[in-house]
Amino acid sequence: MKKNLTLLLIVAFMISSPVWANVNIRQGNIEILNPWVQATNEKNADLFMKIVNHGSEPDKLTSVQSNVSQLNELHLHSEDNGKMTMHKIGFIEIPGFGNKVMVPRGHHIMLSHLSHPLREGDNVYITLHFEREGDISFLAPIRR
Ligand SMILES: [Cu+2]
Repeated sequence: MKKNLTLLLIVAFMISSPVWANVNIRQGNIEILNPWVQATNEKNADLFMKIVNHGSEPDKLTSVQSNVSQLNELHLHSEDNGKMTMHKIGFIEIPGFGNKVMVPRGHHIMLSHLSHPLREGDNVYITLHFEREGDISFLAPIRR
């Protein structure tokens, strides 16, 4: 009886939760963990991920390209007088033996002038340009 209940719970879990295959990419000293793009019907979408630097020297993310957007900017959210505002920044630095986490309300990459709505389950082809490591390309899943 207990075994059956466990099996039932496992099956229920598998049905109720979408199974996301997390994407992790390693190139040289840079590792990209769990990149994802926010699903949207609007003209802008945010790209999030964690970037780990396994080298001793800092590296800088300086530009981004994607197959769905014409304009891509590095952004930082900050609070000015209790109001959330967004600033365009020139680069995102990843410290040596450190990391940078891009999350809603923090650093993020904004993909603008989207060619079409971004649907959950599709992928976006992303290329990140790093000052030291060069170009790193991967597919980032679209999620809600
Ligand atoms: Cu933004």
